[in-house]
Amino acid sequence: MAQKNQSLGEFIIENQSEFQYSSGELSRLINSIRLAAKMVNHEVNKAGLVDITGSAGDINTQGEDQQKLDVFANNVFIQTLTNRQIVCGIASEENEDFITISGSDKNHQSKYVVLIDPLDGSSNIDVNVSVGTIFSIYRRVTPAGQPVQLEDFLQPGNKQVAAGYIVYGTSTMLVYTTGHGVNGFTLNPALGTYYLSHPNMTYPENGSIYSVNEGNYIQFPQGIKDYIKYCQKEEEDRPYTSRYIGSLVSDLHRNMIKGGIYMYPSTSKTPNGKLRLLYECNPMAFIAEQANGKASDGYKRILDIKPTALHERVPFICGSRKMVEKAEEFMAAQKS
Ligand code: P6P
Repeated sequence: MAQKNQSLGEFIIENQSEFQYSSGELSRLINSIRLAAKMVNHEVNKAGLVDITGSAGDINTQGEDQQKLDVFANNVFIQTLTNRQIVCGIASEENEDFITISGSDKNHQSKYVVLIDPLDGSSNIDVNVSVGTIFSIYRRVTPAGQPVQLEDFLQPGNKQVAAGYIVYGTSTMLVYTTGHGVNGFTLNPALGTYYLSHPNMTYPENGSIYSVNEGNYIQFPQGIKDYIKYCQKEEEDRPYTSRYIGSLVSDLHRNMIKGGIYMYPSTSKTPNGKLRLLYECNPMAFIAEQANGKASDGYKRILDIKPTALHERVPFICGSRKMVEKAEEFMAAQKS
């Protein structure tokens, strides 16, 4: 049972037996993410003071302008996970291909693969708006003892063994699940320790916040347009409030606490939406469902989608169950 103010380390040890494969490796994996997050947090918090903001001058696999903190965060997470000899492979938003990790005796015996968006919302860095890290963990499906394969990464989200995010905001929080609910830990920067501050996080069943980039309204599917007009209509418990930070982790974190819905639908420019299935939508969908919320592409459960490529995109609707169901109703009404 989660006790307030328990440290993350104590929580991991106390709950290790809950995890069906509790060999301690997953605990060590979460611990390595905890360390990497502290290192990234240190740089994010002083971004304005040192020459680490602004563009790194490169373009990442998404064709996006790679920010220096993106590069730093990516290197920190990859190095930390590699040094701890816990994973056999890593896939990152910042890398075209997955990274094979053979282990100290080069025998590829580690059981887990990690997929990560090392610094999501990085376009907000230079304007001091919160950003986040998102991670997703699977057991490999190919036999240990050989290099990890692409199929180890292209698993449906319902096979995740753990998922989480770090939000570098007014405080730094690590929120994760191993399939037994969602718990949030706040970093005490003076001590460098995370403490359980949000035990058993749960989406309110309904909410009154909708998060979407309405600048794309004209390009949205008719069902999304109809749902947005429903949110704005003066009747019953509406109009809802519109809140959109432009940082997925921050928008979803706020909506999980207060109730709400986040949408990044398909548009005429991005027919599969903008968000990536493997290291953004799947981990956030796993967390949402573990917190009694819901996540779909407008028609089907995100976690049931069979991936076909590392960086594939998918339309994403995530949040309070009743709000997502209402949006799906409007989408279904336009499908027939
Ligand atoms: P837009 C950040 O780039 C991101 O991936 C998410 O964090 C955020 O919700 C979304 O894209 C913002 O995209 O097109 O509204 O600026």
